[in-house]
Amino acid sequence: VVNSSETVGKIIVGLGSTGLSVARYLAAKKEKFMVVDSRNNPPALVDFKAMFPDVECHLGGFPQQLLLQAEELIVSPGVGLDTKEIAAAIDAKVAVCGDIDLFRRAVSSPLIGVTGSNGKSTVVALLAEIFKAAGISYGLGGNLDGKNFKPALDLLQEPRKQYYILELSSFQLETTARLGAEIAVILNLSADHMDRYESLKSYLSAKQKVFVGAKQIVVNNDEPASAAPEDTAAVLWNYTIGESQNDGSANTFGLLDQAGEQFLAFGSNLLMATRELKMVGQHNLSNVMAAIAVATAAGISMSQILTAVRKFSGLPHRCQWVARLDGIEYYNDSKGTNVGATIAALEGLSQGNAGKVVLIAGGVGKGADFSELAPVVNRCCSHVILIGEDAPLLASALGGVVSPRIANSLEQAVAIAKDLADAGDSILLSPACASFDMFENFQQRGDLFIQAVEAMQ
Ligand code: UMA
Ligand code: ADP
Repeated sequence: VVNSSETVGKIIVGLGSTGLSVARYLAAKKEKFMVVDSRNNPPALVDFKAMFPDVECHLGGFPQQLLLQAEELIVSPGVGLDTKEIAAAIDAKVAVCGDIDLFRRAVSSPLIGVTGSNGKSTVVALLAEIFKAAGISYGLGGNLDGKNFKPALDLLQEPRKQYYILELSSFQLETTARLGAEIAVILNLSADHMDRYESLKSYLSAKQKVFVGAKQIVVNNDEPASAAPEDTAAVLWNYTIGESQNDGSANTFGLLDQAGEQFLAFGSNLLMATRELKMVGQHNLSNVMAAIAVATAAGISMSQILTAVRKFSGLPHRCQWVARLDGIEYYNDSKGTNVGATIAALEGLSQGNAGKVVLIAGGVGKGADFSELAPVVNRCCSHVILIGEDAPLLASALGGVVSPRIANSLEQAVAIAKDLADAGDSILLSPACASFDMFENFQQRGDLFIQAVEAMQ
């Protein structure tokens, strides 16, 4: 316990990639801070100790007394604000923020905030390609994972950029008081993280914070949850992939048919034929439309936008085509970590070819209700193979429509799928679950799937 006459300074809660980025940022500003983490051996500890050997670090729990004395708590996304010790500090009027708040306070360049249950990484990656094509310097960071991406604050280690494109999770938005985005969008909403939120409504409320202080808002007309607040003064842009929803009005992106061909359109102007797109599935049509709308709101010319859109083939682990073996197509959708994502992948692959998908699913369900999967599996799948911790939950949700097999490993699941599939079928890994019961992350799960498929060649 610190003597009450000493100042504790800021306290970073959580020592993962976010906590480390906050430490670097505060150290560069010469601010006083310390770190707490409920884990004994948090992932960034070794790097942290190497960089900040003298900074106080409390592990294995959140020391309540210390939190109450903090000048401000900077809470990592993985720690809910309803965590007992954090909630007590909030009650005692200790200021609380997150890394995105600090980022917002530090940058004056316009910022694009992209949230939603699914499609965020795809949309921000496509936006980055569009900004590149337009010659506008940008920083890309936030929730998205992978070796080329970084927590938002680490973007400030680089020369300042003309624009910042942030993928934002509901967890990050919870701690963001005022994002003040130039352009904000909620792509869609389907249940996820139900182990952290008490209802879909509270999950949506966190996401809606993306709109606070936004100058322009992009609305997905196919998703009521993406609507802008009623009293907003922001400029609105709309998009839809709904059948004949495009009424040709200005500011609306949609689909139009001409001479038997489907086009992306802006109002009544045809932009490009959808068959020119390299990504599969209706959900990716929606993602492309979102990116085009955001880029238009950012003032980028349509020809530059379409140049990037034509080239973009999507990110790995998202409905990624892997191989064709003995007439069977293999797809890796390891990033399908919730029910909505797996439904999108199944529907995307089943267009014109229903009932021919062999699905490999399972892992950590995060409190999800899997019953919504049943009708889609019934329509799209011939067989289902389950892996992981929540395989029994999935099996009981799907038992009425298929007879799921349980596999002990991903390799075994692939082997069973191969035996069950016929030429003309697709084998799809789309777990509807997080990966951390059996794998380090979704990338490792997807890479092991690809290896298992390649081993059969
Ligand atoms: N944790 C503890 N005790 C602590 C702190 C964290 O047990 O004191 C646990 C959390 O419950 C969580 C894990 O540690 O299970 C990681 O939490 P964290 O806040 O340390 O996470 P970071 O390493 O900082 O990574 C976070 C995002 N992770 C989460 O929100 C869980 C990363 O998104 C993001 O890339 C990174 O910040 C940089 O912005 C990953 C993710 O899974 C991709 N996001 C979820 C998703 O996309 O569904 C929201
Ligand atoms: P996020 O960053 O939000 O997790 P990704 O772009 O990484 O989104 O895609 C995650 C998964 O969600 C993909 O594997 C795909 O199956 C599914 N998906 C992508 N876009 C959409 C969408 N617009 N609607 C529903 N599902 C989607």
